[in-house]
Amino acid sequence: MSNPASVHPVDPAFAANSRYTREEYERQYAESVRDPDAFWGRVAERLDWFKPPTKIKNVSYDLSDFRIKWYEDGELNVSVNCLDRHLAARGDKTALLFERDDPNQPAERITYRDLHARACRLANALRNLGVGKGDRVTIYLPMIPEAVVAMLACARIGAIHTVVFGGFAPNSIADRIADSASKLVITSDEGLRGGKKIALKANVDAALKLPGTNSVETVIVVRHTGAAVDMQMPRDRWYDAVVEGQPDECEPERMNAEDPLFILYTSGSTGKPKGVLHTSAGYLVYAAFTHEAVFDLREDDVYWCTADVGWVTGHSYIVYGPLANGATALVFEGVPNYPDVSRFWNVIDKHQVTIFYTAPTAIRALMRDGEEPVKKTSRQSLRLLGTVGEPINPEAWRWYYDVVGDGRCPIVDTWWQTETGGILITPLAGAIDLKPGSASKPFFGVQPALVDANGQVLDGEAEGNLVLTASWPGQMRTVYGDHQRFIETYFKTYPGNYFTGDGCRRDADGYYWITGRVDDVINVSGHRIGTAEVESALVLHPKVAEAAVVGFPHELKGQGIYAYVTLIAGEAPSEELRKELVAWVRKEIGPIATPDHLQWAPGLPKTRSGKIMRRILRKIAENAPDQLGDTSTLADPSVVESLVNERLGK
Ligand code: 6R9
Repeated sequence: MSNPASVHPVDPAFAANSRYTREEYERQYAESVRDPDAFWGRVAERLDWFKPPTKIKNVSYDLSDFRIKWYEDGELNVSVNCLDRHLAARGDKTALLFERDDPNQPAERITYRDLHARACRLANALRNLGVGKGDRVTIYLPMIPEAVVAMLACARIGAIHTVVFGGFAPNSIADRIADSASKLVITSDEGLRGGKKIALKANVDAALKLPGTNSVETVIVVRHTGAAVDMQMPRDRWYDAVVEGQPDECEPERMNAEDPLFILYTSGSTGKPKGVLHTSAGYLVYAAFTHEAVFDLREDDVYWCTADVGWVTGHSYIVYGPLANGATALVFEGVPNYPDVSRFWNVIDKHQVTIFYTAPTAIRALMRDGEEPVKKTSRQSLRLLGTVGEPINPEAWRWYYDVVGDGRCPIVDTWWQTETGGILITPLAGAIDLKPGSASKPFFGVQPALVDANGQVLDGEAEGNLVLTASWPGQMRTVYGDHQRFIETYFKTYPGNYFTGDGCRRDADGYYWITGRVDDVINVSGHRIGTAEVESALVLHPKVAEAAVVGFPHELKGQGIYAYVTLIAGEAPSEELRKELVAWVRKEIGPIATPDHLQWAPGLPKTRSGKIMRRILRKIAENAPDQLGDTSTLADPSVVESLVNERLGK
């Protein structure tokens, strides 16, 4: 993979006009590591502050004296940075281009002035409804401009938003509302994706009937498809009605740099999803700076990130980074294959998109339909491509490069996480030669290291677990409501370091190749699912005694979900029950957690102390029974034999 033939050297024409050359990258990287205060102090000047910070970095990963603070005495408002400060020079510039699910419906252009007014009106309405600084607001919306408006309105009044992806089911919504004790929910009548309607308001209604959700006083409902929905008065209010007559101006809340901006739930290896908490200044500095540097942003770019605002990529690289930079960002409601598989490329031509950022899973799916649906479009406007969410296989990388980009556009393969707030490992297109499949080099200030299972740091060419030895401004600050869990999850495994949960290889040129999660998190189409979450959903079913879930390699999704299920005594496996259990998981968590395979397991392989040996289950799921490894600690080896036989269809 790292043979010289597969290196794409920096294109000199691109480098000539790019923000960073190789020399600049090396010089600034060295400075960022040598003197983080000077470097990040200077970067922070890109924002508008009510009170500029005098202290830059205050971080210790030492467990006896743990703290992560950036710009701690600074004061600012995130929405002012994304809106107000652009009004003078960019008031009429398009902030958001809204492309609807149905290509025959007109696209919408929202200028910075419009977006400012819309965010202010909603912010005023929220204040009138009793929402203030520090209150939590759950946002459960489709990919429509109101989702962006809602986030900015919260930021304006210092409310902490928690966006829940529209594909989550009522139980998952309820868990997130309960954990964050949200006071208000913003949703819409329905969502629309690929022509299919999603009953968002009905899902919220169902969620609010579940225990732990009575913190919610108000539900604001955006009229989107116009479907009739149940409105429960006085709890439920139409969006149009609450913003009606509200002033276009709204006094922004003065926020301390370390005041929370948002909570975003993400799956971990154990228990329920964690509320990843990001704060105001460090997060925004990092999102804005990485967005500009990594995408080599220019004033007239039309930038499109295909993520959903329900994920961190949507937060940092549809909303906060681009808007803080005064960029034009496209918001897409639809899916890549509706009305046909040329949709992405048609949208690029229609809006003259220059920068396109998507996920490997989408590329792999579109690759199956061949070149024709791509080649019949122009795509001449494109100049830079990006990927995120999972490792990109070199074959998909080459197709993206050759077919989508016509061999003209560099690809930035950006590695990062919900926890990191922004991109940490990536090429800068004018500075770093590309290697298909490698996220390549650390961004400014980022210090990756590889460690073995004992925490021994590995030098040079090596493969191990990826840790970060130093902080960066966009780092998460805590798990909402459980600081101990934050420290234990990320800082205990390799003391003195942040542990990413990813495995990684470093080649002889110092390039990083992420190999995937080393914990019990499955990355399905770039979305994180905890094995424990799927297992808990399965065992809730009255006929299930026990379940174990692992990831397995999946051609399109990167990883798929493989569930082993043991039924309670007296229940017999059947095709009908298998379907019922798969539907059950969809209903409990949401469609993104749908198991791809469900294998009946008369018993699960356990150690003598009762721990499920997932390593063995992974190998069976991968169809590699010859690589089970050491099985000497198994309590009952015959269990493995029967699982292998069933898998092989014996
Ligand atoms: C931004 C985002 C994080 C996990 C991460 C890793 C995987 C993300 C990647 C990548 C290889 C890339 N991941 N980007 N693996 N190359 N360019 O995806 O956040 O949803 O929290 O997922 O995704 O395994 O640990 P999140």
